[in-house]
Amino acid sequence: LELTASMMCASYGNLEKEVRDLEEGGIDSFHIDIMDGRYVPNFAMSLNDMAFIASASEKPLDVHLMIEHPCNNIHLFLERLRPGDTVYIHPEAEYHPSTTLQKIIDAGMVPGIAINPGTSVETVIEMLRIVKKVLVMSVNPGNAGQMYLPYVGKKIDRLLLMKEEMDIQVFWDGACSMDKILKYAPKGMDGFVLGTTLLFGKGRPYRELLSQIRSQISEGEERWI
Ligand code: S6P
Ligand code: MG
Repeated sequence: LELTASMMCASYGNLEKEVRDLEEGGIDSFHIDIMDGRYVPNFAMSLNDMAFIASASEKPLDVHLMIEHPCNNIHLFLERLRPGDTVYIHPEAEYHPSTTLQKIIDAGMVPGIAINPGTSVETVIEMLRIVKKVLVMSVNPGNAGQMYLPYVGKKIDRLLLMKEEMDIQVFWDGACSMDKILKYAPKGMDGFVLGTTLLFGKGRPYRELLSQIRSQISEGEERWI
C-alpha cells in the first residue's frame, strides 16, 4: 500500500528538510501538485520545485498536472523526471489526451489520468486501456484541506472492480482520512495521497504520524485478511 505525501502541503521554508523528514518517516513517494491558475483556480508547486525534489530524493515522484493542454509543455516536466516517475494528466484539460499519454510513455514515465469528482468512468474508459495508474479525486482539484465528496464513493467502487480487467492501479487523492484508508484498502485501493487531513500541519514529527498510520493499517489488515 503506497503512502505518498502531498508536497503542496509541506513547509516551503525548508523543503529539503521536509523531504528528508518524510523519507526518514518512511514515505513511499512524493506527490507534486502542479497548477496553472486556469484549469484550477489556484497555483501550487512549480516546475522548479518538482525538479528540486527529484534531485533531493531517490523516492518516486507522482506528478499531478492540473494544467490546461499539458501537451504544450509536458516535455519540460518529462525532461526533469526520472524513469519510473508517474505523470497524471486530467483528460478534460486536453483535446487529445491519449497523444499526451503516449508522450509520457515514450519518455519512460508511468502514464496516469486523474478523474475529477464530476467525471464519469464511461468518458475515460478507453484511456484506462493505456494508463497504468488512475488518481481518483475525492475533492474538486485546486486546494488542499477540502471536504470529502461522498458521491464519488460509487465510482471508486466501480473502478476498483475494473482493476484487473484494465490492468490499472487506483490511488486516492483528496481529504484522505484514516477511516477512508481502512475502508478502501481492503477493497483494493493501491495507495493514498496524504495531505493536511492526516500528515501536514499537525505539529508532530512525520515519523510518528506515519508509523501510527502504518500500524493502524496493519491492525486493520489482520481483520480484513
Ligand atoms: C488537490 C490536490 C491534492 C491535495 C491533497 C491534500 O487539488 O490534487 O493532491 O493536495 O489532497 O490533502 P488534504 O488531506 O489536505 O485534502
Ligand atoms: Mg493531487
